[in-house]
Amino acid sequence: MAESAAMVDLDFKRKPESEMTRAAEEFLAIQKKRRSVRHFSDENIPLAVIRTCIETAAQAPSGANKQPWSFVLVTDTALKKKIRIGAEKEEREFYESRASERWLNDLKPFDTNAKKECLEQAPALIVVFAQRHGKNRTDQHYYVNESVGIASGLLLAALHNAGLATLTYTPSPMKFLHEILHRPENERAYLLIPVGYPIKNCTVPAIRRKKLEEYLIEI
Ligand code: IYR
Repeated sequence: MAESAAMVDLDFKRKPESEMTRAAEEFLAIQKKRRSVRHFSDENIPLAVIRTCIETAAQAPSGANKQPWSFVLVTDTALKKKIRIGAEKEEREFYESRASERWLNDLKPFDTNAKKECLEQAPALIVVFAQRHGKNRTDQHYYVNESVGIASGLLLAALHNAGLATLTYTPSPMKFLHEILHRPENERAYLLIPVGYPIKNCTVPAIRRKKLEEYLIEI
């Protein structure tokens, strides 16, 4: 039989409505300015800030509170180069044969190609790993994709809020990251996030975000 749960008081303070509105709108205004950046300055960034943001990410809810994530913070130049080489190998395959015509067409507005300079330019790479199960195979993990997705979203929001630019990069397949970073058998690479400052006069694709009415259904 499962033991009964130990409970503690919730630390929750109600805000007046005006304060709620202000906080919600302020956060929206901040996140509206987040853009995926592909051109990074090689300037160093405060790593303590990144660690704080990773700790923020790890506050995400997760299936049965298993916290099925690991974050590898890579700043070593040689390792970043190795990761770039591994990624570009997969990307050449992708752009030359794996991707469908339709997919390549959908990517046109983003001006991407198999060259991934940003993996060396950016002062830091965060590789998010999902743990399929615990260290021991019998330690089951639940809703791993959902949990790690939520943590990754928090991480991106936290880094942006702290004044750092990021790219959500998902080379496919990502097995090379598992090998280069010597991760254990229970982990698989989930997302690669270059972090840094944008280069001077950085440009980003002219895209539009859907309007609230296009994705909110109120019943
Ligand atoms: N991984 C490739 C292709 C790519 C795919 C999607 I979906 C994007 O939104 C952007 C790029 C690359 O990074 O070039």
